[in-house]
Amino acid sequence: MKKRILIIGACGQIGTELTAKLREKYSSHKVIASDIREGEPELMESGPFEILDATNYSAIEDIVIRHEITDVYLMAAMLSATAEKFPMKAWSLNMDSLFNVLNLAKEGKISKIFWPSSIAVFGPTTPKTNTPQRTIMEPSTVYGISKQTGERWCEYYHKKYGVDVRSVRYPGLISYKTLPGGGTTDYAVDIYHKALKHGKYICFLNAETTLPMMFMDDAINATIGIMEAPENSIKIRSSYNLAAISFDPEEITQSIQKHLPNFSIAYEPDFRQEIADSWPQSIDDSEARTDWGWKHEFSLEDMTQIMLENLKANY
Ligand code: AKB
Repeated sequence: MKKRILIIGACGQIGTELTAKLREKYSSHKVIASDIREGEPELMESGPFEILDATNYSAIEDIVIRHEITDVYLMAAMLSATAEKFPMKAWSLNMDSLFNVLNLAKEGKISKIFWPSSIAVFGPTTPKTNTPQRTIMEPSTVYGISKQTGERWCEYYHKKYGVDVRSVRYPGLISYKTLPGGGTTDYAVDIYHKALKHGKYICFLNAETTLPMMFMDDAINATIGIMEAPENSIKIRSSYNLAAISFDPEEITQSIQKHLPNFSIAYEPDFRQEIADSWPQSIDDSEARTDWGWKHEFSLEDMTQIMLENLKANY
């Protein structure tokens, strides 16, 4: 069967870069971008686009049939900080959208799904360092509960109905092309913008908050990598641990100061501190490395250089 891809949530932080990469890899007309609203001109002009509400089953089904979609990347979600403010809305967006694509696959209308999970599936009782693939998971956020539940359903649909669903637990993702929205790890993107714009940054997490993070190019490689891996190499159908780098606000500040020596940071932790404190500091992703050959490329220093280089024109 010829591959035709639908990206749901294509205008978000991950979706934008994923769409560009998939369009570069396959012909543009075979990669359909969709979102609840239009995105950047570059994305809109690079291939087909559909307005789509991820919670509307028949709207997704209509696009799947019209464009003869085989693979769906479901990137629409409400992230951790916003989900704490709108718990019911977060629950219905994060869960309904997942059931919609799982059921399309169950009915044989699509053949493969990528669905992102997150380090938010872990909670305050999870071992904090080198967090194993299988461990205590008692998420204490709305977002984390939705992701953990989603993982259980993915595994269930695979076991019961043979649905080919693949997933990774993203850490905090850092990119210069599109801003993140509503996450707890967003500070690690904002800090680069503020460093260039104002030379100082007020951080909503405290100096010692170490979190697992990753440069977007690595995340996109992981996403496409797991989707292209042979079916029998995917041994985990809930979601794979995925890791690259870990740092705290002090360490990213020092990395920025190597390029901008006058840059300074101050700390005013808010409600997001409690969310960050419930998450691991580092992740053991050895199963992803063994099963389907995942490896990361970018260090904190590489990332800082690329971020500052690419953002400086904006300020
Ligand atoms: C968030 O901060 O909510 C996300 C995540 C870690 O899933 N970036």
